[in-house]
Amino acid sequence: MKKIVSVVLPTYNEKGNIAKTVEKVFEQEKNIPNFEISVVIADDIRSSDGIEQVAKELIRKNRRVHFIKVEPGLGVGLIKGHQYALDNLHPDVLAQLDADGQVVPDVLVRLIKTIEEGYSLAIGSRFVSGGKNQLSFVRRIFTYGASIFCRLVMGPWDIREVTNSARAFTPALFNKINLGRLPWQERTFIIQPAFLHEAVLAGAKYKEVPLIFKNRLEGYSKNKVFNYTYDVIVYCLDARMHSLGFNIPFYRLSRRAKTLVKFSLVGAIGTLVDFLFYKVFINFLNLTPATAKGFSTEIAIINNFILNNYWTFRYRKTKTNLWQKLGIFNVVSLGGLIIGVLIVKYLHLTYGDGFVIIFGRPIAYNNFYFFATIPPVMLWNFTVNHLITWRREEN
Ligand SMILES: Nc1nc2c(ncn2[C@@H]2O[C@H](COP(=O)(O)OP(=O)(O)O)[C@@H](O)[C@H]2O)c(=O)[nH]1
Ligand SMILES: [Mg+2]
Repeated sequence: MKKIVSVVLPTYNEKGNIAKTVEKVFEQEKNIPNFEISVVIADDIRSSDGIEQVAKELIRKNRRVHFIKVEPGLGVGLIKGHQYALDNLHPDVLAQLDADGQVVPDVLVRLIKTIEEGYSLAIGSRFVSGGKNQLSFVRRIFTYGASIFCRLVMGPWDIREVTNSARAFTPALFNKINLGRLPWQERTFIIQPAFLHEAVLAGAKYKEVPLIFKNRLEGYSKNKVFNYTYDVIVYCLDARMHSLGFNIPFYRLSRRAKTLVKFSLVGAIGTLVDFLFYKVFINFLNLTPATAKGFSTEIAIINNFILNNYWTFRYRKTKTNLWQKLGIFNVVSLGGLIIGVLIVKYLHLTYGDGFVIIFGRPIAYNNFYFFATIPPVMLWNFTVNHLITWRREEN
């Protein structure tokens, strides 16, 4: 009798890709003659492109195609997909692939053969000989950076591919994984490195196999690179601290701080913009410092407003419209400006003018006065914007 491999394909608006991906997956059967493939499409409930129609047709044509609807998040799609397979298909091997045509599907054959060799976890990898990453430069930097960071901070050193879903494992390994600890319900793709980490803790015997990763066929990427990077960093630090014996729920706490981190980043960019225009207005337009500061701060305020509105607080539903928010943001920022001026005034009255020598260079006290204003002004801006400008309205 043939063995069964279940292949979970998580989908979120993949109408244009799913039929082709399913077809390619079944094509691999000829290279693994002792296996029969079943496919589980785990589709996000937010999919709105009519993928159900295509899936229905696939199911009608092939009874080894299954379709389930799952709550949002890649991790949910993968974990629920495997649980469905275990409950309904009695698989000998659990596998998973992206559904958008990015993964060259012959990796499936290598993954399954690796499990046949006695490994409990096979990892498709762009970093081993024969593997390729054909993404944009920015995405390649992310992939490489995440790999290095995870290897150094979290370990193990010998798993090089941490941010791809192409994997296969045994049901025994899957059942040993601590789902209570695994952040599988997150909206980002943190499941990818986190699953490896938990698998290693569960005693996985692993091996990487070559994977070729191309650009997707149709549709768009759901990867939120900032959020994902943030999660990878805090998850790895959390894992390292736990392995050193510090039982601080760092990862969980950091979820709450995410908006604050984004807001602070915008603040930092705004400060740079402020400084840049300040210098340009003084040096090229011969404005007085005070006038220059007035204009540069207003430019920074608008810059920060745009970034916060379309990034930091992007998903906040508010009752105010864009112009009202901009107005409130300006009034709020004026508060920050007054706080800043008062702090500088106070420090100046207390410590006066002077210099300190740092690395042989004289640095004026007033530089420190300026920097001292940044944290309190940021705190003010965040609190007031959090409570007023982007106030969350309960429906
Ligand atoms: N069920 C489900 N699938 C998802 C979700 N996010 C991404 N996917 C699927 O996971 C795979 C990889 O996602 P993709 O957006 O292509 O990310 P990228 O390859 O890193 O750009 C694709 O098949 C997506 O449809 C999600 O929230 N839920
Ligand atoms: Mg993709």
